[in-house]
Amino acid sequence: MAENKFYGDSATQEMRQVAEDLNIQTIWDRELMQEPHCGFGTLGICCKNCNLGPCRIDPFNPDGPKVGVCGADADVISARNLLRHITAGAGCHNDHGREITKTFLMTAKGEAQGYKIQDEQKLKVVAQEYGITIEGKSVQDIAIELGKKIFAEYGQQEGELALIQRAPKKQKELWRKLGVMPRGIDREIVEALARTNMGVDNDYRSLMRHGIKVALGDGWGGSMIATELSDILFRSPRPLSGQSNLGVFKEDEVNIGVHGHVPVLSDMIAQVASDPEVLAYAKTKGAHGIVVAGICCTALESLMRRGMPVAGNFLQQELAIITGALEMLIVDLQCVLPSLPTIASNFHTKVISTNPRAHFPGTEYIEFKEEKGYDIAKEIIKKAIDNFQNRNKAKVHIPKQSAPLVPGFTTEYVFDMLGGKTRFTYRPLNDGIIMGRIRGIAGVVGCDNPKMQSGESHVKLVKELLKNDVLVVQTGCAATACAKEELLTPEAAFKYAGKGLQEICEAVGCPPVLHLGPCVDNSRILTACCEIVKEGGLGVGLDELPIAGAAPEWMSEKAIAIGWYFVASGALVVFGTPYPLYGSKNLTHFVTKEVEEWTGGRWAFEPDPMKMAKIMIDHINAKRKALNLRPMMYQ
Ligand code: BF8
Repeated sequence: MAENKFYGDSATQEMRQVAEDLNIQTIWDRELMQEPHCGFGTLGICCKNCNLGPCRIDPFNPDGPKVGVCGADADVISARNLLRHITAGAGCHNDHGREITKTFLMTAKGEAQGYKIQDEQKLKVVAQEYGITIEGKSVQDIAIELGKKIFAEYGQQEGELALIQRAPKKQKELWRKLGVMPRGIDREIVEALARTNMGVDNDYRSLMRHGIKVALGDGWGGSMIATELSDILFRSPRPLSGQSNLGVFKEDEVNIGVHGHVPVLSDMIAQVASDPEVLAYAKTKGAHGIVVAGICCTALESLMRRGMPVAGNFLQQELAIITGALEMLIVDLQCVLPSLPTIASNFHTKVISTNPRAHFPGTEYIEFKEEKGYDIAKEIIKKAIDNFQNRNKAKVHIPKQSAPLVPGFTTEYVFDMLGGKTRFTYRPLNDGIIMGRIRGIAGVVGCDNPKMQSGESHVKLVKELLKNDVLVVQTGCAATACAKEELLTPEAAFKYAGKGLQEICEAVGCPPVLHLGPCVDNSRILTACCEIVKEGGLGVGLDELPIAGAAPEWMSEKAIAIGWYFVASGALVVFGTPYPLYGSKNLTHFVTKEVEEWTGGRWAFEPDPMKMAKIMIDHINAKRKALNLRPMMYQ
């Protein structure tokens, strides 16, 4: 294989060569076939919201149309499109949260087979935030009341969300004044769809104001609910050791991939795979054991709580099948490529779809129902075991690469980590920033994208941030990309971090890059920032903190929703490529400049990871200056 022929980690490069040799078309080939991508779409100025069109604004030709048939200009069209992107992304997270709520409520009622409430302490904290009195009530009763209240909050018509009350007073007052405090999660989503219908909201600022509202309902609503209830139901993560990359699959074992997002399925598959009866069954078929490894965010849910290995991030889902060693790939929803059944047709791999919202022609559909969760998971795993004997050994190519990592950090765990057994505090973290050992904190999150560097941008960006004493927190596929390069280990501090950050990591014994979980757990970044503000010494609002966020290789609408809830919460967010926007100068100006006057946060777009790092570091430095913090200790 020619060196650096492909972007990506070395296992990805190796497997892309295997795919090429086998003449199997992958996401990278399809991306090239789409080049150059549609110019109107890229700029966000095509509209197909009604049958007067489809219309497009033509910036390439001076005589071309500057308004659609209805009269909508580039500002209206691009803002409407953007609001719909935010809404679709938020819809995914919110629906995820709703699905967890359903399982949670069924578990509380004793109707979900194999599940139980694992974090009673957190249950009580969250219940009280929802105004539930806990004294004298059983865990089951509290959980039933909480589940019902959360369900009702999804459709709430007036008032404010319960968990957004965690935000600092400054933000809440700002959001109320701006009129962007979400009333109910679904409420804002429906209004977004209504506003973007032809002839409703025709003011780009007004459309964006509602976009902020929808996004806040995601970050401080649906995503936060998903995080909190998953912790209560599946246990709150604590640091543990994990492995990442395709090398986690084994030649002599049954290999099962779980792919998607909602841990209701993946957690049960992981649980059942260790059932002695199931393991004994695998042995009767000639396998030495069972490997359950994940892809995308569902992997990270089970990595954080069970130490389940992560086979790969978004771009590796096809490559996992191309190893020829996968008996089964079980999928639920989100980020699951429609190409998987076609890829699997070259091998013995069975692709099983399980969620009534997400059907994939060419897969076997086994609906996953909590009532029979354990039994269904067992049935699925037995099918995988039966498929072991169909594996064609000549087609097996498992790359060797598998890297260690320490995941499992949460807002709550930071208290323990820094405070030790006797104190419960964020003080050492705030002091580390105030004294200039840590410059600030950066969230590096999001997808990997064949248009960009297939995950490499994350690694370059994170290394540069560490060198400049920026503590990095990660979620999603960005975290997996960096895990594969061993950046999520305590040793990485000595290799890559500046002296100040190194000292902190050494004293605490933590990696310089903290894994907070899947994408819905970006909500942990919000709550951790609230704790930093509460601890004191770094201003009174989230917008004052020396923090920045980036999604260098984003691709999903979910990333747009996440980015917007951080901008709405006062952060700078940098994307590697812009969302469809540049066709409207006014909207571009709004998201990159004007919105800062509204929320304190803003957007920037920069594909080069080194330049991206500079934008983030400059922003962090400016925030430090505004807080009048002392210069960095070692520079
Ligand atoms: O929610 S980082 S490719 S897996 S969208 Fe998808 Fe992007 Fe990965 Fe999870 Ni998030």
